[in-house]
Parts: sequence; structure tokens; C-alpha cells
Amino acid sequence: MKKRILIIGACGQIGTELTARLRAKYAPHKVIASDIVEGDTAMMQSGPFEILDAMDYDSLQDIVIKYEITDVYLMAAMLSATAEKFPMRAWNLNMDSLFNVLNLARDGKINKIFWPSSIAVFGPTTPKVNTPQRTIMEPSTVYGISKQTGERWCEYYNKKYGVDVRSIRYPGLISYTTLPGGGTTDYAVDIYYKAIKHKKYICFLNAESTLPMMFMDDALKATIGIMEAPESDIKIRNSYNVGAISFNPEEIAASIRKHIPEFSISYEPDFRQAIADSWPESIDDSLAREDWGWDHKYELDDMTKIMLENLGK
Ligand code: AKB
Repeated sequence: MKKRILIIGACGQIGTELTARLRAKYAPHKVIASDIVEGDTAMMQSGPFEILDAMDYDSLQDIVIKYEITDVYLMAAMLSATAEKFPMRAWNLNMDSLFNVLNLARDGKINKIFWPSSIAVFGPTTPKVNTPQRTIMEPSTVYGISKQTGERWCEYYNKKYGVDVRSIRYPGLISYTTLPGGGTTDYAVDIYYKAIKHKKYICFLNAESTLPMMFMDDALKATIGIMEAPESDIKIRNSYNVGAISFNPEEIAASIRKHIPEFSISYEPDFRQAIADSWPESIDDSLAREDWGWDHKYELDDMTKIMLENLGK
């Protein structure tokens, strides 16, 4: 069957690289990028692009019909730090966009959905180390509540209507192509920019804030990997734990110092500290590894080398 992909939120941190990766994998005209604003020149010139508000069901449906879309990657969301400032906007965006794609699939208009969840579904009462797939989940952030609720709906639509929805719980993602926006883990990207430019960084989390993280290349591998796995391999329909690396600000600073010895870090924790404190330190992702063959490649020092090389160009 012919595959036609729609990426919603294609201009964000993940969407930008996912669009490029999928256009390289399939013919560019088979991957339709969309976002609420236009993308950069590379995005606009490398394949079809549509302006789309993910909350507007009719416009979404028009695009799905126009391009005969089969698979949707819903990458539009408001992340943890921004969501604390705009709770209702975050709730509306994160939930309405999900219902729009779930309902399209329920009504037979698309075949398959990728929807990202997050480590934010866990909360202060969750076991922090090697957090299991199934455990206490009492998220204390607006973003986490929206992701946990979204997970329940994904599972419901799968069980009730047979919707083929697939999801992973992203940790913090690190990349050099597009900046993240509004997340608590964003420091782990910003620190590389500041290391190159100023040789110092003031961190909004404290030195001991260990969080699960992942290099973008691994995140793309996980995202495309779960979407391409045989349907029978996907046994969890809320969302899979996926892990890669865990580090704290002191450890990423030490990794940077292997290349920039004079680099220094200081700490001025703000409201994002409480968010970080509520999240796991590391993730047990054995079910993703067993069910559909997830495996990460990049460790902290591999990632630091690639980040500094590419941002220093
Ligand atoms: C955030 O920090 O909000 C995100 C996430 C962990 O989902 N990067």
C-alpha cells in the first residue's frame, strides 16, 4: 500500500530532523511537513509544506484527503516549562491535537499514528532509578498530566476502535539543528552553545539534577523504528519507556571540559528545578528492547563530540 506521511509540528526540534530523515528515506513528495508557521528554506524547498493549526480538525482533514495521508506523526506540543505558564493553552493544544488525529484514524481516514509521550508522565512518587514501564504515575506538571491523559486515550482508541497508535516516552533530547523550546531538559542543548561562545554557562537546574536524556539521532531511530515495526510487535499501546543516557549538569560540564578545558558552569536554579526534581533519573526500557528491538547508540561523550564539532563550524 502506498505510504504518504504527514508531520504535524514539522518546524520544532524533533519535527525538523524527522522531516529530513523521512524525506531521505521515502521520496520527498511522500512526506508532507506542516506547522503553524513556515519552516526554514531547507524545509520549504525539500518537499511539500502546509500551514496547519493542529487544533483545527477541518483543516487537518482537508490536508489528509488532499495528499491521501496514511501515517501521521503528531509532533506539535507545548513542553513542560512553558506549560506551567500557560496551563489551559497547553492542555488544549496537547489534548485537542491528539483527539483530532485519533478521531481521523477511528473514522478510517488514516492508518497509523505516532504520538510522543514523555518522562513527564512520571511524578515525585515514582521510583526514580531505573523507572519501570508500569509503576506509580502521579505527574505534578501540566505537561505531565496532559501526556499521561494522552497515553490513556491512545490505549483506549487502540482497544476500543483498533486504532494503530504508537508512542514512546521521550527523555530530554539533544540536537544541533533546531533549538528546543520551553522544556526543562533544554539546558542540555543550550550548554553546548554557551560553551562554544562564552566558555561558561549559568544553569537553571542544580548540579545534582540527573535526568534521562538522548541524542537526536537515537530519538529518530526510536521514532521511525516503532512506526516501522510489525503491528503485532507493538504490545504496549499507551507508550513505551525508551532510555539512552542519564547525566546531571556537572557531568555534562565535565564532558565538555574534555574539549574546552577552561569551560565553567555555575548554578541559579529557577522554577524548572521543581519540575526536574519530580522526574526519574533513569529509565528501564527493557520492554521496548524486547518488543521492537530498540537499542541506543550514543553515550554522553559521543554526543558532546558531535555537538561541539557541529556547533563550532
Ligand atoms: C521537556 O523538558 O519538557 C521535554 C520532555 C522531557 O518531554 N524535553
